[in-house]
Amino acid sequence: MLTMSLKELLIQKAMGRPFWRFILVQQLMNWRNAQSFCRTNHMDLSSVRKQSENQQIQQLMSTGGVTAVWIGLFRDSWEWSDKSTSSFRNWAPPEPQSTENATVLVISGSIRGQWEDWPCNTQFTFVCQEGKSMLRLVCVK
Ligand SMILES: [Ca+2]
Repeated sequence: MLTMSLKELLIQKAMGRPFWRFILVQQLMNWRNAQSFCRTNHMDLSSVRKQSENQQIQQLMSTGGVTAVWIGLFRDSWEWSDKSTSSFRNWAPPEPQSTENATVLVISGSIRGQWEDWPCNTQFTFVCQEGKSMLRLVCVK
């Protein structure tokens, strides 16, 4: 799960670089089950905090031959699964729509990394993240 050594993690932290790793899971699940899987096996469903992270996920999808993945954004009012507060959004107009409540990042047809909202009981592959919370866990020990 955590492939970098503590030393490498500490070096990354010291250099002030954000440390987030995205993991593509090639299993079809609804959003809630995808969230549970990510929380058990990694850290959480992915947050997408900026365009460069959106592009990292697109790259994972291209490599994996996948055209749509759940990410962590869902609503009551829109919020991220990991409670991060990023306001970055990348909707493909006319999304988001009224009654759909979880977010898929799409690379298909004319949509190149934009987001669509879908009912959360739909089945998609998904992208988990590992990152700063795990770093803190490691450093406490
Ligand atoms: Ca929609």
